[in-house]
Amino acid sequence: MVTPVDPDWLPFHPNPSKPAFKVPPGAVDAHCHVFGPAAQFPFAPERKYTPCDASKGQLFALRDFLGFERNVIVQATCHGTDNSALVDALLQSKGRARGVASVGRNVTDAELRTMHEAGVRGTRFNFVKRLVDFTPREVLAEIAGRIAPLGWHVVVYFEAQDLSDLWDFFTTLPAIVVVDHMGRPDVTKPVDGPEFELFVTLLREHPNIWSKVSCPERLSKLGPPTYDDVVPFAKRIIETFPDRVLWGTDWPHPNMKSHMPDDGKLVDFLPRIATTPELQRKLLVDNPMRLYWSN
Ligand code: 0GY
Repeated sequence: MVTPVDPDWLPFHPNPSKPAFKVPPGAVDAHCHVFGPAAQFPFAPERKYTPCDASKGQLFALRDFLGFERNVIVQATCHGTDNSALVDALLQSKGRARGVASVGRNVTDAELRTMHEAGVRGTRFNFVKRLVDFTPREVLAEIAGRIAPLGWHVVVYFEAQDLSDLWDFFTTLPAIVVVDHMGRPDVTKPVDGPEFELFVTLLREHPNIWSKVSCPERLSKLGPPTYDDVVPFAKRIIETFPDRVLWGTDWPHPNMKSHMPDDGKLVDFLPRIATTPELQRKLLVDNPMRLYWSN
């Protein structure tokens, strides 16, 4: 039986606008998800939310509509460590999608190998308490040690106030580490204040740490359509670390409560944070291609 969608669930935008900004040829949407369909790929019993279905077909249609060539699909927490919906999407993408899985310590080497062949290139560790139950750091460290020989990286999702606690763990991981959504800064604080400075220092001192500069819709307090308060944060990260940044739509935008973004407007946000053709090409093409399509 399929459990009903959460009553306050906001479905993704039914008809996003065509972006005015043309992304460069070969652009990658490097952070998006698939949900179900639940009838085929049931959600995990331990999930913290039950979303609407958001299928691979709908994701690939959005990719084409927005002008992107490729996707990086990130396992959503509602699917736990069952990566079947993700792997199915990768296999049906005709090589145009790579994935980031969620795995537990019981995953076998054969399962990791099968996922790699399907296009998985990373695993995600989630530290956002509303999304997942706690996993001990030694278990995560063990998983990181298992995936590193495959050339996979680790994607980490956490909130800015938790960075100092997580610092030692992140900085000893034996792989590239990609931080989701700039470590979720509080954008009402100054862009050169101590909180964001700590995040900049993390990247400055550790050349294996990258950042996604996605999700203005989650971080902004001013809100749509321009998300002005997020611009200085994303711009600073892109200009300081142009070779270690990624961007994605975050479609279908899990757990958005304030509003549902228009994906076309999110694309139009890009030239405000990556202000030259060179920065745009690094962010949208060169960096994701190097991380996801080079092995
Ligand atoms: C995101 C953000 C969120 C959710 C998830 O896997 C997930 O459930 O990542 C969130 O609720 O902040 O990046 O998709």
